[in-house]
Amino acid sequence: MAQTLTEFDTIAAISTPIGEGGISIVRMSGEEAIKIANHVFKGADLTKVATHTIHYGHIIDPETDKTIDEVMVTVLRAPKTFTREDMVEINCHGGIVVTNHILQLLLANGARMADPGEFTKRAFVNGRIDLTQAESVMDIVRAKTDKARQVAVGQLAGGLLEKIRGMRKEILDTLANVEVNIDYPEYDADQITAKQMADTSNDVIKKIDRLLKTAQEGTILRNGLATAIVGQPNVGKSSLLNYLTQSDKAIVTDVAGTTRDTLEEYVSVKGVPLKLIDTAGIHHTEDKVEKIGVERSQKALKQADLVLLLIDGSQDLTQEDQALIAETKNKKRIIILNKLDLGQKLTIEKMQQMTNSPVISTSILKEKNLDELEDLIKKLFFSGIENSNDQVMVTNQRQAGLLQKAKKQLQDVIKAVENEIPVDIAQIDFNGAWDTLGEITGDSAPDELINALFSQFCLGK
Ligand SMILES: Nc1nc2c(ncn2[C@@H]2O[C@H](COP(=O)(O)OP(=O)(O)OP(=O)(O)O)[C@@H](O)[C@H]2O)c(=O)[nH]1
Ligand SMILES: [Mg+2]
Repeated sequence: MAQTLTEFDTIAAISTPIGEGGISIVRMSGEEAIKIANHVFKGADLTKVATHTIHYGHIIDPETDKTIDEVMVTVLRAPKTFTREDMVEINCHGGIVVTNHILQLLLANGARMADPGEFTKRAFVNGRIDLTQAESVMDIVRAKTDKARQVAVGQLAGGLLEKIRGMRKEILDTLANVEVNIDYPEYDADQITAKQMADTSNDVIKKIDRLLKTAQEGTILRNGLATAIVGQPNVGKSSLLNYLTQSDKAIVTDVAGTTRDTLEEYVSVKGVPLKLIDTAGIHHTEDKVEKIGVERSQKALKQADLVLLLIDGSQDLTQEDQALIAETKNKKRIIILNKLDLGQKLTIEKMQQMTNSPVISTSILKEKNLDELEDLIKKLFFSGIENSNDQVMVTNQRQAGLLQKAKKQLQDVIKAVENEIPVDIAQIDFNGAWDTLGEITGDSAPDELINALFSQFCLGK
């Protein structure tokens, strides 16, 4: 990948969400950015001001001389900017009309509307960040919980990049040795080379495995652990969703069959990001609408990573409860015996024996044992995750897929060496692994891939 500064036209976009807000920011990047801004700005001469300074003034329409807005303009000169190009940020008063008007003025005076992700793409093309960092910009924007954001920020700082480049260097050093070995024919060069390649392959595979282990947690951090709240009608499912989200998003009534459709909410429970799904009570019904709701509940149940199975603990276990217990037996689940305040017919011990799963008694209405429930969710989540403090994580399918591919190539190297296949043939896969790892960071990524990636970004990033 060429790391030289490329010349580009000047792009502009609104970088804050469209809508009513305190301030909006219109951003420009490119050679002409400062000149164009200066043309529509009344205040200091922006072409003369020092870099990384902010200036008070007004945006005026040079055609009509009309004042559009009172603004603060930040001037950032290359190369110490996000894109490594000259950049200007116009802080104007929020509101769609004014913000759009300013953008239109910039476009009329020589800037081009930026494509989605184009600012970040320039940062990448100009060598300011690598692909894992570019992806993390998108992750930060989309992060649904604090922890997810932390991981993305860590990645933006280059954590994953460093690990991948380290592995690539190991491979490259070994390849360099291959050349040296060939220069000393008094040794059995092939044998030495083969051993070195196999050793390095083994070592790098171990490192890849460690990263791949983080991929599952990374994906959950990005998307939230899909958690379905299921049970018979009226057991308190929607009440639980409302409690965990501290809201009244779901309708709660004493009418069985209140919830007709699934409802999703993101929430962080003791630091664990959950995508909570409230479902319609699963039971046999002839009602047309309810039937569809029950089908959707079944679908949510199938796709869930975690099931919160609610049972009315003040009543005897119904056949339908038992059917749900059987249906969820292969899922990670917590059995919640709710309505503890109405007395308890089902005991925790008995249920534990019967279900072989963690069981807890609660009263959602009286907010009893709900903190303990949250602890249980957290415990269940972190069991099975070895190193949850590690900030370096693989957070998307693209990265994980390429790591798998590199691992396979290195395994093939080891196999070839074991089978005493000629070294130059084993070396093909060894080189291949080096390339594959480079695709993760963008050091050796094809253009189509890069374009496809950046097009997923939102406008103004
Ligand atoms: N006594 C008591 N009532 C509760 C408790 N939790 C929920 N309820 C009540 O039970 C009724 C049903 O609660 P919902 O949260 O709507 O139950 P649901 O499982 O979502 O019901 P559907 O949507 O109809 O399937 C409401 O009147 C709640 O106030 C509890 O712990 N104790
Ligand atoms: Mg409900």
